[in-house]
Amino acid sequence: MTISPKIRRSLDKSCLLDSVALLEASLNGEDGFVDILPLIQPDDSFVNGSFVLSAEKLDEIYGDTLIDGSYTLLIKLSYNPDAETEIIPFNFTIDRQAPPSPTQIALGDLPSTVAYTSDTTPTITGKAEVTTQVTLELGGESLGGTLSEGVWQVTTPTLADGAQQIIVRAIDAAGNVSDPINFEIQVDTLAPVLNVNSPVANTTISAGSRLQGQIVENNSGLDSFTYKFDDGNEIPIDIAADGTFDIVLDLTGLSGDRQLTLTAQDFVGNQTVEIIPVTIRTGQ
Ligand SMILES: [Ca+2]
Ligand SMILES: [Ca+2]
Repeated sequence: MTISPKIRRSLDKSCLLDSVALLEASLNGEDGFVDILPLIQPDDSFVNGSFVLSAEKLDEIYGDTLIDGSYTLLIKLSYNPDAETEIIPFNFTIDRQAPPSPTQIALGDLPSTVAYTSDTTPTITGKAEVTTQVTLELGGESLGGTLSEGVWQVTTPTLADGAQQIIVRAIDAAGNVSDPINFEIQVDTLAPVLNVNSPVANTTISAGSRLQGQIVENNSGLDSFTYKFDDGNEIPIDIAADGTFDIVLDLTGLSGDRQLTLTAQDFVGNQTVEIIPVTIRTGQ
């Protein structure tokens, strides 16, 4: 039994309230019993009863302030009419110390204070004191929890796209709660959105023709943006701060009907591909 610290104990049903002649408690072995009979409260039936030993009462029984640690509480019980007496031991631990906050919180293999994922039910991992309950919370709602074995992992329910501020805590068996840790996840299921103004599909282009348009990426950011003709080399496309691009196409060595392929990919692997058939005219 681990307490924080307060002991509640119901008397056994066979022990009728009227028949309890003596109820004592000790935290100092069999020589230190203190009367707790007045603490018995009858239940609704007024047949059985229970008692609560508050922190103050435990200190009184102990004769000093109880520090954190393990104790054995002896309850001495005597019944009418035959004065049968028994001593019942209860082992308990007092723990007023909050556990350390969980550490090394990460998304998959990417330890970071900000983590990106295309997975809407990501698995979050970390470390925490052994046997503490690790809880995850988002906007006041629980995302689940697990018992730490030193390391822990929790797979969340479905998360929406965008920044999600997840609060992670560790709670020990006595209910002491660690300081919260804020772990931000960026959920990104959206591929970059691409608008090409030029060249238009099925038109003829020639030396000096430009590739123009705009690209918009949500959440995780643009990892790569390239163009190529057929199976040729991928050439990076420079973009302005507002996502617009306007470059001269490299047509070196190309002629005739070709497929111009633009590929944009964000940091979590969402990809947009646009294929534009063109005819390349060479010479004057
Ligand atoms: Ca503790
Ligand atoms: Ca994205």
